Amino acid sequence: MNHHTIPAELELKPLEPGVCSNGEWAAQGEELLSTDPTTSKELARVVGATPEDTLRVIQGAQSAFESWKKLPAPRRGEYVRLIGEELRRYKKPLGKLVSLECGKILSEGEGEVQEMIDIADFAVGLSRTIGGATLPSERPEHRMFEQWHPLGPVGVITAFNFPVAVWSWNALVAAICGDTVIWKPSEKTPLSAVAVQKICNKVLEPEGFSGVFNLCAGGRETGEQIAVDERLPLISATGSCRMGREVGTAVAARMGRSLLELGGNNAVIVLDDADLDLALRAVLFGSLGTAGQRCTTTRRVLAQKNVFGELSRKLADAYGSAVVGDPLDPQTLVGPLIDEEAVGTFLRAVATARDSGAEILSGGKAGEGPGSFVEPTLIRAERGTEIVQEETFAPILYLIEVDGLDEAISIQNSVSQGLSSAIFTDSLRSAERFLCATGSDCGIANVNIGTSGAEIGGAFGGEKETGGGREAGSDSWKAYMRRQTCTINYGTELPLAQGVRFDID
Ligand code: UN1
Repeated sequence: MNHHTIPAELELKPLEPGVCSNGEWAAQGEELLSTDPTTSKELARVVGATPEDTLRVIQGAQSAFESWKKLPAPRRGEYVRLIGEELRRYKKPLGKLVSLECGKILSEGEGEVQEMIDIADFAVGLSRTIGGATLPSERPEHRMFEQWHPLGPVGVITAFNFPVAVWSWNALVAAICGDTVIWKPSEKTPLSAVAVQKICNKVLEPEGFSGVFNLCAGGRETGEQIAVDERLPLISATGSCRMGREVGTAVAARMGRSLLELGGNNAVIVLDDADLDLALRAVLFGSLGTAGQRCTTTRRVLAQKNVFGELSRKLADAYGSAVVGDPLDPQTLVGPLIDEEAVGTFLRAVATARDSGAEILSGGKAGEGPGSFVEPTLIRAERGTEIVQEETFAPILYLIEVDGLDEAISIQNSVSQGLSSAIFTDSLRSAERFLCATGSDCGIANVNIGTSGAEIGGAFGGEKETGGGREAGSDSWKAYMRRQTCTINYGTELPLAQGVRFDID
């Protein structure tokens, strides 16, 4: 696979330092291997952080915060705009690198960079619109209002499946808020992080700013060190529920804030009155996109009796013919899993499903290598099948037959995560019941749209073990700022709230 080479425009070397503090690159820790999951060959190596390196990054981000927070927000937005411009310029090579390093198909790799561009544009707009409410004071000649201040240096821990976009949701919004950022990328995709850090440096250094965006590649210990450091008022972490529980607990123990975006076990409900073609296409993208390795991946289809048979057949056909292979080949729909460990997890889940009596309708096997390929796998399960409760980060879709909407909603909500959900129906009443307070318990609820592929303009995240955080659009920026309630007395009296009297004479 000759074309599996790192795009030259990104100016990456086979051995890169993975620590960038205040614009200076240096790292002394263990080497992290960047592997191409398609060929199982090494793409490059990135030197990770030692505890001293991490300390240096935190100190650098803390001192950069002192000057960055003083800049008017629209000026900060201007720098984010320039980063967005640069990302537009690098969309193709960076998209290819993302595809190479994490194995998602090229269109999704480029889509991920587009997601960064979109959030940059959004953050630029925010830089002129973030503001606080003025609230009615109960006291005469008083004005009460809220204002939002920069929070501090923020730790951002990201996962392999969106190696760059999720950083941008956090970092670009945090930057316009006046925060500086320390990025701990997944140890499985360190090279994409180095490429993005270089793009940020290229923009900010000529402007005399360094230390706003910092990189701290490393393993688990690096993440742990960042989580416990009291100088970081906020840790935003994306990844497994297990990781989120550890980070969240460590941050809470020091009274810090965490913003968690963890696993999902997302379902699509298909009712008898659904447009089946639409449902089919949405389920295919939702379950097979990114080889089933999105937190928003469709993992369960809850189909009503009269459409169950037809939908199962159509899905099985489509699963059998979906092209699995080189993510850079335009015909491919399903690339490899991230690594061999992920293949092992896939095989164990299939075996567990089979042992529990579930029927494998399509797929179930792993490829013979090289590359960590698996077959798109469709499994007919029952409501009580235990493995269905688990999020297996692989293209496995469980199909469950349901009587009607109430049963579907109850099954959908019975898992421990609450990220994304969808219903396919042409009934207004069913759609509204799915969206009302007794309907879906997830952070995202869609009608006639699948569970994955959210736009950046909405707040992204979910409930229960998904962690409760909200990132990207809407008012998610508030997580990166501290709120201050201010009351001004412009009168000559000092009335007390709640009618309390405290007369001195
Ligand atoms: C993730 O998998 O962590 O909604 C993020 C989506 C993407 C983001 C997924 N925009 O599928």
